[in-house]
Amino acid sequence: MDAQERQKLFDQAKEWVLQAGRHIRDVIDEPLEIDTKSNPNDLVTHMDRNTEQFFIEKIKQHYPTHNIISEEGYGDQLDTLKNSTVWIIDPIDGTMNFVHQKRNFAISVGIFEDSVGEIGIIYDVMEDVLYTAIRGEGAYKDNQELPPLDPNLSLDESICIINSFWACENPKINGKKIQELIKKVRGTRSYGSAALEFAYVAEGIADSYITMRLAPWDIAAGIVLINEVGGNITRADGTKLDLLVNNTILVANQAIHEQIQNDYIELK
Ligand code: 2AM
Ligand code: CA
Repeated sequence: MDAQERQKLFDQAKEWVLQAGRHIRDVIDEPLEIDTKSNPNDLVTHMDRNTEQFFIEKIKQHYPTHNIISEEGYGDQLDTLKNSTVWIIDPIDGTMNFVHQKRNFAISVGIFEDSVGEIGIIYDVMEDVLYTAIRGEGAYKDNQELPPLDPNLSLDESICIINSFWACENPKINGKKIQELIKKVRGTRSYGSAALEFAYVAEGIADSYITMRLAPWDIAAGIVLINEVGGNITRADGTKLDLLVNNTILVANQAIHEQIQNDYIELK
């Protein structure tokens, strides 16, 4: 894809994201049909499904050769991202927030070509704030370009996004070490939408993000944003992400990433 094609694809994807978001805002006070998936706290509503179907119909109609990976099961079953253009979509990221708070959720769309993240779009629907990135052309919050992450920020002056679950006894990571990290940093936050959590690190209003289980659609757009501000985004053990499976996540500027990984992360 050359720069012009990338821009055209971006403009189209952005238009659909804004359109889907407007619709969600219009019906936000209507009753929700809520189901559970893998466990009683894993929620899905008819709006997650409708929004996903909206994207799939548009993409199949306008880009019939493109593939789609998406959360609610209307996309394609792919075993590789190679040799194709793939839209990786979370129609509502932060469904628990959507259901309980009617805010703090996002539409997340990442577009990858031959395994490379080309376009990332994260839309905070209720705040009407759009985070975007095109590979090589920077990351933006609405029309404002985001500066590179501050390379000199120290860990003790930083804000870490982490869900307190990971500081408890849990099957994935040593919670005691995470407690040390929580005492070391200036503060912690947890927002309940992985896409927004990536966007906030890209924006520099938070400085690191640690989580132990994200699906491809939770992270695809975030990867493109974080890359464009010079952040490091890997699995919690520092290895490369695989967008076909669930991943652990560690995001921060290069120095904080290294420090957290070396001194505070002990995977089980
Ligand atoms: P969702 O709302 O689209 O399901 C909440 O902390 C964040 O983690 C949200 O981005 C949520 O996405 C995601 N999430 C929740 N349960 C998950 C699971 N079982 N696997 C992967 N991601 C999950
Ligand atoms: Ca979702």
